[in-house]
Amino acid sequence: KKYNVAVVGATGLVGQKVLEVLEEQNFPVDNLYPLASSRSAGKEVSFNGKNWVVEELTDTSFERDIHIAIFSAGGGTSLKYAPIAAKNNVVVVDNSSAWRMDPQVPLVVPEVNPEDLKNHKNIIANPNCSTIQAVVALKPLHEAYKIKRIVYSTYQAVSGSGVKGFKDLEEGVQGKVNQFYPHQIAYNCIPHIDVFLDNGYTKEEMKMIEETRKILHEPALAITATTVRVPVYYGHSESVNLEFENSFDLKDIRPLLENAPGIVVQDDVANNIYPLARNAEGKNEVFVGRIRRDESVSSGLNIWVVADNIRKGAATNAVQIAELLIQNNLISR
Ligand code: A2P
Ligand code: 11C
Repeated sequence: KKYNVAVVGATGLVGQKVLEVLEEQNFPVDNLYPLASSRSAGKEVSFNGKNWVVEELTDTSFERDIHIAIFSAGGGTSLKYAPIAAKNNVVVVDNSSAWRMDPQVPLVVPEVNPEDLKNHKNIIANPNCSTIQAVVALKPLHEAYKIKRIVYSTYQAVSGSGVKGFKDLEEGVQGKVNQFYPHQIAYNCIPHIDVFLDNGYTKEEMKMIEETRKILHEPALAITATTVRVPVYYGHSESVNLEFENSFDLKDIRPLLENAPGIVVQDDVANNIYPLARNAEGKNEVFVGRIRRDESVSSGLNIWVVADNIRKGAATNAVQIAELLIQNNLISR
């Protein structure tokens, strides 16, 4: 069986990657419907050796035989159009933050909580990129030792901000004045991603905290986060400090991570081997290394987690959700 798939935001950084990953994974696409703003209507995108015409997204875009729509066109677009698609029996996989914390909406990372997909109401949320890669690494550790507290510190690539972030770094290294970030990103680290909230945290930090709790089904888990933009094009890197309820043997951690789905362990410090953003670029896996005990507490662990934020952090995870929907007969028409 083949499926009709709409890609909303098909001309954007994530939408383009969604097309690439659908093709790479041989996703069973019958008809493709690339949708974007009126600015892109009439342009063409290439997919499976064919050119497909981009249409403007409108109220009537979903009044046809579409099985799945993958949205990557920003929160405002998802807020307005995901319910319209859902009403037309199209299952939406939404990359934006618009629906993530809605109790009716499953927030899914296939390696972590695939069971949450059942009972969906035609909208499924893809988590924030920095959350996705973290929880893939946390899942086997939480199952084995029960996490008590998490401290996240992130080093996030400019592609997380879309084309505008990219351009700011490209132009910044050429000595031009930044247009997008509040400070120069070239040769700098900016401890500010998304807007500041009343509690002094940024929205990005609160997304990591709240989304991790929802995905792990631990609504009261103690978590804190500091998220930082760094002059890297692709690949978010994260220092993840963990405290467990139960004690562990350090030698058990590596096999536990190696045997978990979606993880590649790169940890051989004698040979300078650890996960790097440059090496994660273009890959679908989550890379984990610098595995060592946090010796300041009785049962603590430090790990370094890196992934391509546009792939596993966005497009790949969305396509994996779509694959799970098909495998589990969770398509609505
Ligand atoms: P367009 O290219 O026509 O502007 P990025 O995150 O790389 O900036 O990409 C955003 C994506 O979302 C693009 O495909 C963009 O289309 C699309 N988009 C932005 N606003 C809308 C809108 N109001 N309706 C439909 N698509 C939109
Ligand atoms: C960044 N994590 O790196 C953000 C981008 O909620 O999907 C993704 C924002 C989101 O800027």
